[in-house]
Amino acid sequence: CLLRRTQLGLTGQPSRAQSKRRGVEHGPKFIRDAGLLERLSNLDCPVHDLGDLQFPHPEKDETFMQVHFPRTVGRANKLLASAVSSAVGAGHTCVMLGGDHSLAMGSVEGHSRQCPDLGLIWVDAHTDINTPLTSPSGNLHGQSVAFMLKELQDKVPDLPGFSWMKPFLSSRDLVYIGLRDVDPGEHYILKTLGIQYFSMRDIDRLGIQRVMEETLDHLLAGNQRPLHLSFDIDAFDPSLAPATGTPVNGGLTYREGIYITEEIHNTGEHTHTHTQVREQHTCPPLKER
Ligand code: B3U
Ligand code: MN
Ligand code: MN
Repeated sequence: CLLRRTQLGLTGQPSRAQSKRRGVEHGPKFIRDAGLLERLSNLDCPVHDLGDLQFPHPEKDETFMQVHFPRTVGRANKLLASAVSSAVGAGHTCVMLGGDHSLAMGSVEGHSRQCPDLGLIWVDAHTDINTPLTSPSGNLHGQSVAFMLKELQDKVPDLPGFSWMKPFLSSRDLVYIGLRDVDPGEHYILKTLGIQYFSMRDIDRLGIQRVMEETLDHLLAGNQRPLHLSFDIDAFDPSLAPATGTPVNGGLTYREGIYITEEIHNTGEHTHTHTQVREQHTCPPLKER
């Protein structure tokens, strides 16, 4: 079976804190109501639902160096990271539903605690690699990747709520797919660090099949390695997924999005899905590798 056991860790409040459009916090519930668990079970994948995580809300969470809600987002991610780490450590394939995408920090960090050689596939209209200093909005959901990368360590100031998190990923362990709205500061970082990416234009030129071949070549180079898929719903074209905070025209078709996940599944690892989203593979206990 594709999924051994699955944890759903669902969350909402930090998204509402940051999103201009209301309702993002209901995403996980609607995905469940749409029958995700039943569909997974019908695929012969036993699902163990851990329910929603409850996040604390500091009474005062003042903007710090232009960054909004640092304590709320930092503490939520700390809790999420522990939940993901224990689920993966217990041998689960972990699915995290929820957003906004600032929660990728905890999701990927928790996964990487168990699998230090993690490769990350980031499917998104955006690169989410602004630092607090380059960010045009101050929103942490546009900065998640910058907090993960070792190469950006000295570009990311210490924020309240984030003392627990140290950068853990190298830029060569990351591939972007679906980009079409990248800020100038982000573009500079992409080019300077030589990060592998496939914009929508690259998908037009190469086709999604070749894009996936090159993505997996880059990350796996023929070897086995745990993968983490972080899938932002706004990677899809807004005609398919209009209910997102920052829709950008010209996105992935339904088949292109699904093909990405099918190809990750075909690497032979155990896969999992999350919308606004990460899909992770479990990794064997470290001592066995
Ligand atoms: N790059 C912009 C916009 C943005 C990034 N991610 C989303 N929106 N969802 C920013 O605010 O950093
Ligand atoms: Mn995103
Ligand atoms: Mn996005």
